[in-house]
Amino acid sequence: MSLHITPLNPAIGAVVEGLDLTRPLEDRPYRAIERALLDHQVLFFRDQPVTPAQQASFAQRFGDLHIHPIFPQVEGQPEILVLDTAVTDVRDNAIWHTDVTFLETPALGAVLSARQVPDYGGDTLWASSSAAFDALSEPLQCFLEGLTATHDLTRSFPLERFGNTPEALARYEQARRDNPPRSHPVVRTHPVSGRKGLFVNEGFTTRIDQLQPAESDALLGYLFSHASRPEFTVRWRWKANDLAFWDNRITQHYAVDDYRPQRRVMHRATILGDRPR
Ligand SMILES: O=C(O)CCC(=O)C(=O)O
Ligand SMILES: [Fe+2]
Repeated sequence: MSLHITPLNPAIGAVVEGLDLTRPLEDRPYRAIERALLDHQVLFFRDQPVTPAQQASFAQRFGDLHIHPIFPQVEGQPEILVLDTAVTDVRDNAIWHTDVTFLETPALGAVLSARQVPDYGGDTLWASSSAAFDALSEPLQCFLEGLTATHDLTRSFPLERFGNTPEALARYEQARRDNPPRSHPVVRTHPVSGRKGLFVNEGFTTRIDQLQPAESDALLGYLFSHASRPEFTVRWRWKANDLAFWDNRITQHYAVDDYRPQRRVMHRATILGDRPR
């Protein structure tokens, strides 16, 4: 089988054809995907009717999987998180964010499989954090490189959305105890490509540690809007059985909330990463 990689935009995104992800991934295509992910930051595969176990074993080729503290999971396959609009309020994904940056070692990447999609709407956008960083002026780049910012789980998972049953409340409180706010560099160097990317996101970043609150608010506000300029993004229109694989170290994403009350069901495997530097 030969593998075809078709870029979607200059900054980010490519479609990968010629692979069957329901089968174990051999070494050559594994290396090609790894390379393509570095080059394009988010990859899309069509017609991949993977089971949760197949999705987990594909994702596991790239690292250990994370079990999410809040979202529901597939029964018997806890590494696969379920985003089902019939079960969970997923509106908090309609904000630009990088997954789980409240962890000391946020995700390397994630593999998202579309199980059920609306007839139209429910697209997802990704933005390249390296394209965003590269487009800043050099003085601002230098200033940002000396800073760290705090990331807090409760910014995207407010109690009122997740704590309305005793079990949910207990799980939420445990998640808060297990995941205190963390600081990460504002500019992250990708551990493999060496590219620099802006590493603050509206979903979880609460403040730039070294600045006064008003300065931090103003600068973060600017960086959040800059990071999602259309030039740095790609927008994917889902079909059932599409699969996306993104590099969470150097991207943000946004799940468009325009399709309710239609149902949408996605399965995600989250690959653990390293400590941002
Ligand atoms: O539902 C989507 O398209 C993406 C949701 C999301 O933010 C994620 O899976 O990390
Ligand atoms: Fe996400």
